[in-house]
Formats: sequence, C-alpha cells, structure tokens
Amino acid sequence: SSASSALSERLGFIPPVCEVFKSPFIRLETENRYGFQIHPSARESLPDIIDNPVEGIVGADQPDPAAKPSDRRLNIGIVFSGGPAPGGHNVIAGVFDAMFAANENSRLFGFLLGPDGILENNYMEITREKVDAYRNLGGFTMIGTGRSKIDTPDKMALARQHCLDLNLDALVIVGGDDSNTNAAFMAQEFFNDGIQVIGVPKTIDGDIQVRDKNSELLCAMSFGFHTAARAFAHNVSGLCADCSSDVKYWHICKVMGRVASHLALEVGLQVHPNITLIGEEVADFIDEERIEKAREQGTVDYTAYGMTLRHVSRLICDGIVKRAAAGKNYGVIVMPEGLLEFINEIQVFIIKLNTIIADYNQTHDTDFHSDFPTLDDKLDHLRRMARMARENHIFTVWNTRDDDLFNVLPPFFQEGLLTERDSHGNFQFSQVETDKVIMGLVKDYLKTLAEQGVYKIGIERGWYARTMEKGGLDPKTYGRALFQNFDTDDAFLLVKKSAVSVKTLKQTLAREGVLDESKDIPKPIDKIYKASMPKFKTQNHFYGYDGRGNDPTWFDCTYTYNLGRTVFALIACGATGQMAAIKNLEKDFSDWTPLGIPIAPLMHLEERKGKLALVLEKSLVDIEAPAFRVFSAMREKWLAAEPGPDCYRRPGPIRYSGESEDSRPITLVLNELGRQ
Ligand code: FBP
Repeated sequence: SSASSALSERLGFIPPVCEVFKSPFIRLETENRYGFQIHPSARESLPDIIDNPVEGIVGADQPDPAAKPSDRRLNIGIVFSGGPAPGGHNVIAGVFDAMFAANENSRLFGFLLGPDGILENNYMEITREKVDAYRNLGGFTMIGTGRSKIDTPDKMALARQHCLDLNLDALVIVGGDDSNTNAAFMAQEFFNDGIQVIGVPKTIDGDIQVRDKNSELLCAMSFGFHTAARAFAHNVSGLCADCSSDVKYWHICKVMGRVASHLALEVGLQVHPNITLIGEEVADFIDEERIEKAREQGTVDYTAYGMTLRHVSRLICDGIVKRAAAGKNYGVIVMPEGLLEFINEIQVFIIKLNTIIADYNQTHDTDFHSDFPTLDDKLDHLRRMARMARENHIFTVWNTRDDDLFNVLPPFFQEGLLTERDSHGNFQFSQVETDKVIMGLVKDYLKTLAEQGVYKIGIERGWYARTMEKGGLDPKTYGRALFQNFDTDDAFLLVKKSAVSVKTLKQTLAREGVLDESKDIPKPIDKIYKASMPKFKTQNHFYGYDGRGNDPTWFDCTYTYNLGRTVFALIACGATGQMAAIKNLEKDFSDWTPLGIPIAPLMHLEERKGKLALVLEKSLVDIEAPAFRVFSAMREKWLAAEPGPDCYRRPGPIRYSGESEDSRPITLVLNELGRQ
C-alpha cells in the first residue's frame, strides 16, 4: 500500500553526516575561545568536570595518540528521559552506526522506560535490526521514556551499581534541562569508575539553548522542536482554512511548552494566526500609568507589572471585536500552554493564598480546608479579610483589590487556586486548563461589549453596497458569515436588500416569497440588527502530544543522527560531563559543526522545591530578539481586521528528505541571522 511504501522510504532514508564524520579517525580539539562564568557552587559540587572545555571534533588520518584508541570495544548504555521528542531514534541510530563502524564487537544497551530502567536494571540490547526498524521515526517507542529522576544519594548509588554490573564504558542521557543537570551529577559520581556520561539536548519545548560568556551561540535548539512546531503549524493552518470557509468558529489552540512560549511563537510565524499570545511578553508588560498613580499615593501596585488576566482577555476581545466589525466572526487564536505562569497577578495570588492558608493553620487548632470546606466558604473568608482591611485601615495580606481581581476568575480556577498544594507546596499549573480560564473571561467580556453595541458584526444599512463598491468581500462569503448569526434562510437576502429602503425591502421580500405578505412583516432593520449580534462560537484544540510523537522533519532527522555521531565521537575520545551539540544549525548543513559542551559550567542556582539547587538554565523567548520583533511588527496585519482576505500561511506537510520551504525553525533563522 502507499502508506507502507511511504514508511519504508522513511526507514530507508540515510541522513547526511557532517564532513568530519567522513574522516577515517577523529579526535577532540579544545576550543579555548569559548568560556563560561562558573558558579562557585558548581565548582564545589562538580570538581572533576567543572574545568572541561568546549571540545571541537576534528578529522584525522591517524588515531589520536593522546586519546584512548577510538576503535576500542565499548559497552554503551542509553536512556531517554522526559517527554518524547521527534528524532530520538536517530540519536540511537547515529550512536549505533558510528559505534559499529569503529568496532563491530561494541554493544549498545537501552534502558527501558526512562531513568527507572537504570534504577531497576531494566534494559535491552539494541541490535541493528532494532535500529533499522525505527530509523527516522517519531516517538521514543524503541526503548520508551519516563520522568523519574536520579536525584537522591540512594538512587545515585543504585544507578552506579547497575552501570558497573553492565560493565558500561559510557552512559548517554537524552533529555531536557533537568536530565542534562542529572547527567552532570552522574558524570561526577561515576568519574572515578571511568564511566563516561554524555548528555543530549532534547525537548520539543526548545528551551535548551547554550551561549558562552561572550554570547556565542553553541547550541541553538534542542532536537524535536522543529518537528513539533511544524506538526502543530500544519494542523493549525488546517483550522485557518476551516474557519475561513465555514466562517462560524473561533478556533482556540493551546500549544505545548510547559513554560517557554517558543513553540507558540514558531507556530505564529509559520501560520500567521489572527491572535498569538506569548507568555514572556505578557510578563514583561509594564503599565507606566498605574505605577505612577501608585507612586503618587505612596504605594506599589503590583498588578502594574506584567499583564493581569483581565488585561490579556481584553486584548483578545479587542481582536475579536475588530474582526467582527469587518464582517469576520471567525478566526484562530494560539496561546501557549504555560501562559498562566507568566501572569504576575496569578503568581501573587498563589503566594498570598499560600500565606493565608499557612497562617490560618498555624493560629488555629483546626485546618483551613476543613473550616472552609466549600468554595463559597473560602470566598467569604477572603471577603471578610478584605473588608476588615478596608474598614479598619489596616494592612492584611488580602485587600479589596485582590478580592475584586479574584472574583472575576471562573469558579473552577478559583477553586484550583484555593485547593491543597502538592507535598512541596507547589501549585500545579499543568492541571489548569489555561484556555478555559482565559476564554471564560473573554466570553463574559464579549457579552458586555455586545450589550453595549460595541461587539457586532459589521453590517448596517448600506454596508453591503459600500463594501462592494470598494471591491470588498465576495457576497457569498459574507452571506455565509451571516447565516450562522441569523438562523433563518433569508439572512443573505435580507442583508443584500438592506442597502435599499425599508419599503423596497418589504416589497422585494414579498415578491421573492421570503416573507408571507398576509403576515405581519418583521421589522427588517430589527432583524438585521439582531443578525449583527454575533454568536461567539469556539472550538478548543490542544497541540499536543501528537507533535511529540510525530515523525521528524529533515532538520530533526539530520540533526539527531549527527548528534548520535557526536555522542560516539565524545565517548570514543574519552570525554565525560559533556553535552553533544551541533553549532551553526541556523546555517546551511555544510556549516554544521559538531561540538562537546561542558555541562557543569552551565549550571546556576535556582529555587527548586523550596531549596536552592544547581540546574541548567531554561531559555525563554527573548522579546528583544529579532524573531519576536518580527512577530510583533506583523501582529496587526495578521489580525486581518479589514474586509478582505486573511494572511494565513500554509506550511506544507512534514518532509524528511529534500529541501522544503522551512527546512529549519523560522525563529532560529530570524534570531541568528537577524542579529548579524
Ligand atoms: P520535556 O521537557 O520532558 O521534553 O517535555 C516537554 C513537554 O512536552 C511539555 O511541552 C509539556 O508541558 C509536558 O511535556 C507534558 O508532560 P507530561 O508527559 O508529563 O504530560
């Protein structure tokens, strides 16, 4: 069948390899021009790997006399950690092919279902047959993955023992920021055993980016990002085509990215949806007027820093209302999964409510949740606090302003914010339906705007004629836009005739049999007015787990296969505590340069579970960078709040071979080439 031939073609695709991997031998070359600002705690915790340099990989005609022979027989273990990302199987294929070419007796073991596989000594040998069955395919199906962490001394000891039992020379950890952090600690722990640990930057979220202290970009992007973004973009562009055909829905697309909005931004740039929200921008917003007002009163208005939920919902409403005025009661909104984390007000609520609950529990024999079992009880309690503060002019954690803002939240979200925290006292953002929270507010506000006559479909007497004069909309498209708001078959006719006088309209309708002459003719103007009250209908979509399992693009196939080759080069040449990377991803393939980046110097201190911990920093969307600036400059155009066509773009389907239009992530190309 055609499906199976497409599959076998994909399985048979051999990604090109970087020039250096064509050399008979390879060696590492210290790249002294790159350096890092090292955190003292990283030096203290990771003494044996902290001074690792960036290693370049160079070709040689002879084996490197200084290094261990690169064709020695090796036992290598590999594990996937965290969410799947397209290209993982090619990392394995790259390691396997390079390993096998160097020494046919080397062996590769895959730990099953993530780091638990190491702890439970659950593994399988990865044979050529296995590798061939998964080349260029998405997901992490071959060996599975999992989210557990090797983060206690006991687990570390167990992992070490199992690696020693398997007689491993090296362990490869394919994961995100936390997993690469873990890789550094394991490299330190296993240092004296001679077990090398190499990390590989993975996550569709695209939030692993590494620059040295001079801002030189060493690793531009984790693998999987490009494919997931393309898969999402392809689907979202399908929704653009849908809504502009049926002209009756606003499609609300929540796009993955636990924290960073890279995926939403990339989808925005690829598809040009009408509205795209970016969490980092929402957090960065500053309301100068409010700050000044508070300053004059000698107070601080925390809601002036970063947008409030209400503010975000107003922005969305603004776009919807403007499009409706142009007769477009449909569109596509993209919002990042992690949006709520960037809303300062929500963070403040969480801190305040944590304090209120903790204080209550400390000063009472009973417990907050049992004393105020229902949401109403809890809201009453908060209201009392606010009232007390106002009436007695005293300072309390909860004031009237908090109460006002809190009361506009939908009850399920209020409830979420007031429920018991997890064992670390953390609020679980991932459990909250971001799109539901925001769109709930949007719908409420639209209702008000409709009542005020602000939100209406752009039809009025004579509108149709005027638009047509301007060479505007195709009458059929416009007519269809009205049908769904009008519910009667004569919608289109009525509007068409609304360009004429009421008398003529009545006559025409009677003549054309739309209305029964014997009956009282409804007031057409009223009807038209009614037709102009838009029905705001939405469909919600989540992208999504589908993208994590999608078959990789050419970019990710090639990137990951070369990452696998890089991993083997680092292992063969004796490196440990390094992360495999490819520099110059934004450029042509011929410029791609494999590297080993030391992980330990990248660590900094962050609060985790209430304590400071050494971790790899997540990279968020830089709103000063070219990609965001381009997006922001195009925002108004892509809203397309004018009669006339929308600006939707159709990125083609995912390809694994040949040049395609967006052969690499747009954000990456804009950011790097745009900076030069
Ligand atoms: P990783 O950082 O582990 O690659 O996972 C990223 C991600 O796909 C996020 O985009 C998303 O928020 C999360 O995983 C979902 O995780 P889960 O599999 O636990 O539902």
